[in-house]
Amino acid sequence: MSSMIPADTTSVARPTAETVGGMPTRILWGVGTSRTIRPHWALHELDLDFECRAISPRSGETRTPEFTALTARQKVPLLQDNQLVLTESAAIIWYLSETYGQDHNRLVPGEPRGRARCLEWCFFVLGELDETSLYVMRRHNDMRQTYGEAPVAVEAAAIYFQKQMRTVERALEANPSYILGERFTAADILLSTCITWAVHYGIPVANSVLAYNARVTERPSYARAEQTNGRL
Ligand SMILES: N[C@@H](CCC(=O)N[C@@H](CS)C(=O)NCC(=O)O)C(=O)O
Repeated sequence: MSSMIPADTTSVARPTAETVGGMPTRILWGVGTSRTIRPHWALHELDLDFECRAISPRSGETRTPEFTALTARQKVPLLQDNQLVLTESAAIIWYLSETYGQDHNRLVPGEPRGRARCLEWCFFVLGELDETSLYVMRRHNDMRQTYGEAPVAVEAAAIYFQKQMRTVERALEANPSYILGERFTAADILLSTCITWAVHYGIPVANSVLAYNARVTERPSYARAEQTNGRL
């Protein structure tokens, strides 16, 4: 299993943010991983300008005094939007949509039941697919020097991922377009990045899920996110 960190991202053109008094109003910190690409994707879906600070995890760049002043967790992604400092990829996407989304590009449904369904999928993807499965594999394989080698845990996490994905397969039988139905949402960004991550790790994924992932990653905003974040 190889690392998620993509090839060099320093040469790509980056969007320019509006400035106030010479300072960019919107800055996204972090490139190169399945977590960092999520807010890049959302910013492009919402057609928002931003300045990208292309720092990578485990490079020392998340441990500088400047970045540590923004977050003691020393993790990316991190968004600065005017005076707001926000971490957690899902929270950043949610905030951007709530603040800047318009009818044609909103990433969070407007009515309570739709919002609850969207949140349900977001929590499921983050809790069950990302943190409990894929990140366990990453910690105990790619990052075993830091967290310890644990082949049994890695294998069990891959099996657990496949079991959890049955929920996704069933939902896509009912709604093959997007996970919530006819509209692309924040949940699709989170889910798709986990599917790409799983494929990268060699976990078997159902054809219907691969077809869904191919469809959502054909969106022009995903290609733009790959330019600013780097390819996964
Ligand atoms: N739950 C967080 C996870 C953030 C996270 O773990 N980021 C990793 C990169 S994918 C990181 O910055 N690690 C820094 C380090 O370990 O030095 C999110 O989704 O934003």
